[in-house]
Amino acid sequence: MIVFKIQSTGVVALFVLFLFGTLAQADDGLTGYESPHSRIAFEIFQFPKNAIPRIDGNVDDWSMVPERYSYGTSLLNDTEDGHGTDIDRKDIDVKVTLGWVKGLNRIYIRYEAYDDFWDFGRFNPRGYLNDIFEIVVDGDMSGGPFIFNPLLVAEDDRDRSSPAFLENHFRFSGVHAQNYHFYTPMVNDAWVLVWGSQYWISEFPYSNYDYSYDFEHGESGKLVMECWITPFDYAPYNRPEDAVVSQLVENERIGFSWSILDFDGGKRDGHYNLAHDVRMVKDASYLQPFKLMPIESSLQPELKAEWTFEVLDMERGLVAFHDESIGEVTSWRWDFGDGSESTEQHPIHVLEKGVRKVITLEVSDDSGASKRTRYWEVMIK
Ligand SMILES: [Ca+2]
Ligand SMILES: [Ca+2]
Ligand SMILES: [Ca+2]
Repeated sequence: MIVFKIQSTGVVALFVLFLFGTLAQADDGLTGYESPHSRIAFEIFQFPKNAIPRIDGNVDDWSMVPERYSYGTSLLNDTEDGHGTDIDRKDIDVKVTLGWVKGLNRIYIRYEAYDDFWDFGRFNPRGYLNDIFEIVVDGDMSGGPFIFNPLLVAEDDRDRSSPAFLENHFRFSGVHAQNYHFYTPMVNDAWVLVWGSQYWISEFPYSNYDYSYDFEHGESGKLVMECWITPFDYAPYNRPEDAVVSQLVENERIGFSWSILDFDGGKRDGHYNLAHDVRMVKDASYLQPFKLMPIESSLQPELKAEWTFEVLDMERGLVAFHDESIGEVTSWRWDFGDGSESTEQHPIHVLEKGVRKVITLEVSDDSGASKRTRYWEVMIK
C-alpha cells in the first residue's frame, strides 16, 4: 500500500527517536519537570475557514480572537539573567497568540512585543545575538531531546566539526520537534534561524511571515509579527518530500513553548521563557500542552447541516453516513435519492450501483431547518 510506504520511513524514525528520548530521560532524570502552569489550559484559537489571517503584518484579522487565547509577560520567567518573574514591562513586554484552521496543518502565530531597545542593526555572524522570539513545536508530543541526541553526541561537545557532531546535526537536530529563532525584526532579510538541519521549514509553503514596526536599531517601540509554521513529526535534512507533517486534530494537544531573548545594546538582558526552564529550547519534554480548540460557538452558524460518508463494502453498496451538523439538532432526515429515507443520526444504507446519486440530509432544531446535499459524490460500482 503506497500510503504506508511513504509514511513508514517516518514511523520507524519516530520510533527510534522516541526510544532515544526515553533513554535520555532515564539518564538525566528529566522526567521530574513539572510545568509551572499546570492549572492553565493553554489554547490554540480555531479560525473559521472564511476568516483565515492574511500574513501581511496587519493583525486586524485577529480581532475576533477572544483575549483568553493571548498569553503575556506575566507567564514568563527569566531563568538565566536574573529577572526571574519580576519582569519590568518597560524593558520587555510581550503577548503571544496561537491559531489554527481545521484542515490545514499550520500553527498561526501573532507576536506583539514592546522593547526599550530593539537590537538588530549590527550584523552578528554567530546569529543569535539580536532580539529573538524563539519557539519550539512538537506536533505529535514525542517529547524528549531534539537538538542533541545523547547516543550520538555529548551536549557540551564543542568540537562542532567532529563526525559525531555532524552526524547528530544532520540526522537528529530538529527532526522530531522544531526550534525557530525568529529575528525581531529581520536581520539582513533573514527572518529566522532554524536550530536544526532542515532549513527549508522556514521557506514557503512550509511557513510564511510578515512584520510591522516603526523603529530603528537602538530605539524603543512596538513590533508585531504575524506568521505560520508547519509542524513536522519527521523533518529530514534537505528532503521536504520525505517529511511527515504533523496532523492537527481538533481537541487534541500539541507541545509548544516560547522564549524571548532580549538584547539591549549588544548585551543579553533576559531569557524570558514560558517553561520557566531554558531546557525547553532543546528538549520537548519541557514544552507545554496546547489544545487545538473547536471554533468558538459565537463564530458558528446556529444551525448548519453537514455530513460525511464512507463506503464500507463497495461490492454490496454498503455505505455509512455520518452526521456532522452544527447546532442543537432535534431531528434528522436523510433522503438517499432512491426513494428511501432514514431519521437516524448516523444511518448505514445499501445503495444500488451508480455514480450519479444525489443524497440530502435535512436537520432541524426548534426554530428552523438546514439541508446539505452531495451531488454525484457517493458512488457505487
Ligand atoms: Ca494579517
Ligand atoms: Ca529590553
Ligand atoms: Ca532588546
